Amino acid sequence: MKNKLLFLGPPGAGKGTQANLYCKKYGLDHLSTGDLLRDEVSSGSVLGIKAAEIMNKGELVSDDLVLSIVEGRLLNTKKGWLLDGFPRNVNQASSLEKLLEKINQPLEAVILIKTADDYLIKRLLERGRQDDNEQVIINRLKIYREKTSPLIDLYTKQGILEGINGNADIDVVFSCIEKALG
Ligand code: B4P
Repeated sequence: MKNKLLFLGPPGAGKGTQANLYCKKYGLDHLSTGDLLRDEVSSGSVLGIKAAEIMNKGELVSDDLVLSIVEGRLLNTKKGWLLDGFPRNVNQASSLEKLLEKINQPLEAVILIKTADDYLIKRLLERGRQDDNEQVIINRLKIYREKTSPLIDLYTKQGILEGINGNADIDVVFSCIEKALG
């Protein structure tokens, strides 16, 4: 079974939702940069205060901060892992590639959760997290298109990307992911 995975998709596509379910069922380490950053924010650290300002505008937190968080976690994982929300730009992707080479654990599959904008906006407004208001959501979608979507091409060329329809109920999307990774 493939156990070095990455879930990719626009904000609100359900990366976190599906990654949680998948990691629980298959016993993988769930590495969500969004969750790790929110932990840093709740700790009230200087880095957390800086990160909160950026996240609340829907921008990307600095690559160095995110990388140091991911590196620490990946170096300590004993089982398989699932990256959720990282990498989010080409620079993070190339740093990840170098890191995975160093630890000799190449990425085995990328799941792209493809979801239409009207679903994304509705889901995020319903969730109502601090960074889930209309103006910030629109900025997050713009940043996804500009900075994150080039990764689709990158992983397609590597032959490891599978696209999944995310415009469906949570359990239906989950079954599609299991099928793609099975
Ligand atoms: P993330 O925490 O990664 O969150 P997200 O992309 O907005 O949402 P996700 O796709 O995980 O949606 P979810 O399952 O929760 O990022 C937040 C911020 O952190 C970023 O804007 C950025 O500032 C920062 N950040 C994170 N990683 C970074 C990085 N690598 N570099 C720099 N900055 C970084 O689902 C959303 C809602 O939809 C939930 O309420 C869920 O219940 C619902 N839902 C999910 N699937 C559904 C379905 N199939 N049907 C109906 N509802 C569904």
